[in-house]
Amino acid sequence: MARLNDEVGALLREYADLILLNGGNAFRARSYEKAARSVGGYPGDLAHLDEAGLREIPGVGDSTADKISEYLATGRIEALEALRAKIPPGVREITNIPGVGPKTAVLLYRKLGIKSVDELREAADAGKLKGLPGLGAKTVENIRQGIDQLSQTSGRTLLNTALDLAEDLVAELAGVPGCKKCDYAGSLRRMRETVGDIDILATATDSAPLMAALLARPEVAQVIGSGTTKTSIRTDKGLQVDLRVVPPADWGAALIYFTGSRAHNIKLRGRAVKEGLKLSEYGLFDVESGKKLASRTEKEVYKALDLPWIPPTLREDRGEIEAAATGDLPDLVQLKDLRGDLHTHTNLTDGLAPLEQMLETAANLGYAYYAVTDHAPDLVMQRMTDEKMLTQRTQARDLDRTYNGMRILHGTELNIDAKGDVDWPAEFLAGFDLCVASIHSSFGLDRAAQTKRLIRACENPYVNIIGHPTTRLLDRRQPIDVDLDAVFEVAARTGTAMEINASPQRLDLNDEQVMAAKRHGVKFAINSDAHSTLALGNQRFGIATAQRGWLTKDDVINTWSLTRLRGFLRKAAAGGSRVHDRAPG
Ligand code: DGT
Ligand code: CA
Ligand code: CA
Ligand code: ZN
Repeated sequence: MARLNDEVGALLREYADLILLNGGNAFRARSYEKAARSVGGYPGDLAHLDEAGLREIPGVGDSTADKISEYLATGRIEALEALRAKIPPGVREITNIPGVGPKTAVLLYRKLGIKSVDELREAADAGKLKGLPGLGAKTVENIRQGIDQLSQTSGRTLLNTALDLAEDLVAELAGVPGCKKCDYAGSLRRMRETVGDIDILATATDSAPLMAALLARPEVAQVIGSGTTKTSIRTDKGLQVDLRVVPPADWGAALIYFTGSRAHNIKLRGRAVKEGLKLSEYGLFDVESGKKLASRTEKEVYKALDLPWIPPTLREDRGEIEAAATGDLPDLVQLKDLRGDLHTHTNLTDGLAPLEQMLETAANLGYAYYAVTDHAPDLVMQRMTDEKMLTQRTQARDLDRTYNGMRILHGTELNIDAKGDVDWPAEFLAGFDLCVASIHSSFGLDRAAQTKRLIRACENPYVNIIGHPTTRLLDRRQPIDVDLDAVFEVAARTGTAMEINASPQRLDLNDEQVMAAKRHGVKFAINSDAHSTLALGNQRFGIATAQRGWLTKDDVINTWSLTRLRGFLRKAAAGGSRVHDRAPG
C-alpha cells in the first residue's frame, strides 16, 4: 500500500530536482519537494483518492494533484517526461554527491558533457575540472571527497527499502502451493543498517513453483541465474535477490547458514569441530559416524552445540557465542517494551501532521506517554517563537489523557550551537517536561570543538537527550568528527541520555557506538524523530539497532514507567547547582 505513495513521492522529488537542474523557479521546486515529502508520509493509499481528496493532503496544490491523477490514470507525467528529456538521469545523480548542487551539476554537463558520477570521477582524476569558470580549487577538492563519500554506501540499500520488498516477496512466496516455510535471511534478518542484497530461504519438496513465482514478479529487471536450488534476480532498482530452496528437514541449518554473518558461522563451525562435529547448511553431523544430529530448526541446531538460540541481531561475532555458552546473552529490548516516543514533530514546525493526528497514531501504537518536541527558534527557517511554543503547551495540556489515557510530555528539540549552548534562557527551558538537543549546524568543526560542544550540551541541566548524536545521514552525510568516548563519559555522569534515532536514513547512534556508550553506563532513548504519522512506525529500526548494540529494557529510558522516566528527566533538580549558577536572578 505504501509503495504507490513512495513511488509518487519519488516522482515529485525528481520533478523538483529537474526544475532546479533546468534553471527553473526555486520556489516552485521547493513546493514540489514539500509535496513529495507529504505524499510519502501520507498514511492512506493514494489510489483511493480523487482530485479533491488529493488536494486535501497538506502541501498538495492544484498542479501537484493534477500530476498525481495523471500518473494514476496513465502511468506517466508528461511535464516530468519533458524535463527528463532535457537532462540525462546521471546529471541528477551527480547532485547526490555531498556538496554538489544543481548549478554545479548543470555547469559540468554543459561545459564538459559530464553526465554520470563515474564520468565526473574520471574528469576529476584527469585534472579536467581545473580552471572551469565558477569552480574553485576548493570546490574541486570537495567534489572529489564527495564522490568518495557517496561510494561508501553505494551498491548497498537502506534497511527499510530492502525490508519493504523482502516482506512483500516472503508473503507471496509463502503462499505458493508446496511452500512449507519462507523467510528472509542474510544481513536483512540481522537488521544491518544497509544490505548488499536480499537473501530469501524457503522449503519445499519441489522448488520449481517457487522459482517461477520469483521470476514472475513485476520488479524483476534481470535474471542473474536460475536453477533448482537457487535463483538470483536483479530488480528494476538494481537490488539483487537470492532465493534458495531447501528440503523441509534442513530448514534450521540452512537458515543459520544463510543468516550469517560469515564471522558468526565460522566461529560456530569451530565450536562444532572441537566436539568432533561438522556444521554446514545441510545440518550438524557427527564426523565419525556421519549421522545427522540436528537440522530441522535453528533452536535444535544451537541446542546440539550446547547453546541457546541466538537472536539474529546479535550474530556478528561480537562475543555472542561466548555469552551464549556461559548463559550470559542479554535479554534484548523488544519493540513491545517501548512505552513512548520522546522525539517527534508536528506541523507547528517541519512536521506534516497536526498534534492531534500524531497523538492518535501514537496512542494506537499502545504508548503510555508521548513527547512532542518541535524545533526551537535558532533553526531560523522553522520560525519558532515563544508564543507558538506556549500555545502548543496549552494544547498539549488540554489533550493530555484524551487518547487512550496516553500522557503527553511537552518538549522541544533544541539546537546545539558551535559552542555547545542551546536556544532559550534557563527560565524558559525550565518550563518543558523534557528537552532533546541536537546538532543542526557547523558540521565541519574539528574534533576538539565538536567534542567540547557535545560535552557542554550534556552538562546543561535542561538537556535530557542528545538527538542524532553524530548527525550522519546514511546516503548523504558523514558523521561529525568527535571523540564519542569522552562525550559518553559525561553523558553517563550527568544523566543525559543518548538517542538512537530510528529514522532509517540516520540510525544514529549506530550499533557499535551503542555498545561503546553502554560500556560507559550511558542510558538511551529510542526515538522515531517522526515528521509524519507514518514515521512513528520507524521505531522497529531503532529497536533493531539497540538489539545490535546488546541493549536490554533497563538501558532504554522510554521503556520505563512514567514515574521512573520523570525521575530521570529531573536532571536539573538532581544535578543541582548549575541551574542556579546560570539562571539570572
Ligand atoms: P550483505 O548481503 O553484503 O549485506 O551481507 P550478507 O551477510 O547478507 O552476505 P551474503 O548475502 O553474501 O550471504 C548471506 C549469508 O550466507 C552470509 O551472512 C553467510 C552465508 N554465506 C554466504 N556465502 C558464504 C560463504 O562463502 N562462506 C560462509 N561461511 N558463509 C557464507
Ligand atoms: Ca545478503
Ligand atoms: Ca546473497
Ligand atoms: Zn527532530
